[in-house]
Amino acid sequence: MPAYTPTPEDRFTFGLWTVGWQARDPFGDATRAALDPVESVHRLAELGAYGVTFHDDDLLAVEPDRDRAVAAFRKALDETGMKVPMATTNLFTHPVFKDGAFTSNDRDIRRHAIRKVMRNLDLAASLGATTYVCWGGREGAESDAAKDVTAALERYKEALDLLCGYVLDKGYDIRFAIEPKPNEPRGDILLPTIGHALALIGELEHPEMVGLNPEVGHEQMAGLNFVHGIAQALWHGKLFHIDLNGQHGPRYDQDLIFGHGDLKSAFFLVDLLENGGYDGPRHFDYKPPRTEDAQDVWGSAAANMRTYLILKEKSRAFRADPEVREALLASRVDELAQPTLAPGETLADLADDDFDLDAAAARGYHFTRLNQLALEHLMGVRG
Ligand code: GLT
Ligand code: MN
Ligand code: MN
Repeated sequence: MPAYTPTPEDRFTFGLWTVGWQARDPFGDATRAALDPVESVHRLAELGAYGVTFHDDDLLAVEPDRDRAVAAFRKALDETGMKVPMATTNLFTHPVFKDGAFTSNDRDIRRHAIRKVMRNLDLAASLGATTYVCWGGREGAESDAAKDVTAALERYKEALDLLCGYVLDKGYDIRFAIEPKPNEPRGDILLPTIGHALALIGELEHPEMVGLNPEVGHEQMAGLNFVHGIAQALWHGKLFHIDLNGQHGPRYDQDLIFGHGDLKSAFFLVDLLENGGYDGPRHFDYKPPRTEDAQDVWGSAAANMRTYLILKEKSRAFRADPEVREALLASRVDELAQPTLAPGETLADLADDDFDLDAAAARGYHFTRLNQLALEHLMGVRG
């Protein structure tokens, strides 16, 4: 049996804000002490992670002086060999962002938000990050009277265009990744799904510099199929980064450990990521449950990686199983890859088709067998 031991080659990364979450929620105080980012870097390295990601403010968890905090963080990275493939900006905690950042009704606040991102872009570039995430959790409204959505989308575009221009001017090797979310903390958040964000990207000045950072739970909160969303993001060449976690259907954002929500979807997600051409980091954006103590946090971090590796092995065994191969053929899954018109054919060739309508309508697809085989692999009774 494989050991399921993560190594840096697996490219597992964690936000500092994940293991560092003190478990403060709308109903209760923190249950854990603040965690020094230096400790997080060392602990995650020991567990086999490849790197960490951070918001500007995460670095200040125990050291309020920015220069000293950055120096300590850099030292921890050097000592461990941990990488920083992605960074992001906290545009949601401070009360100034209560009506949003890039799309706040208050113009001064919009200007402050762009400055805050630029400042952290400089740090991100100096740490080697190549992806910069924009999660607009406060960009939205609770009342349709309160937000001119057309104007808000113009301002969203303006901010992203300005920031792309800044990156180009500075010569940084950085691309932006928008993280959609339907609601929470705002009643309704702008760019609520992968599809909405993809559509906005098409309107930008530098669409090639902007892609997506979809999160498992955020699409599932909206009742959407995350695997389908990721497949479409890949098809558009826009899966720049990914936030892996767990969620039990439409409800508040649970940020569970990867696989601790919809396990079947997690299996098909890993199968897609491993076979669908995604080569970025496998980034976990989860919250160690509020019930867990300081030591349990590291067990929860390890669980994300172990679950991913187990599902990767399950996917390999599923694809290698002769019965699965036969079932895939019987279900004609491969036939969908064939263009509907053959090379050289035109629409006129559709006219003299000797199509047997009744026979085609009668043919079954045998998808149940395929689905059952996937479940049996997942449940560990095959392979
Ligand atoms: C925040 C949010 C996450 C985002 C982070 C990036 S911040 O924790 O809940 O989904 O990925 O800004
Ligand atoms: Mn989330
Ligand atoms: Mn996220």
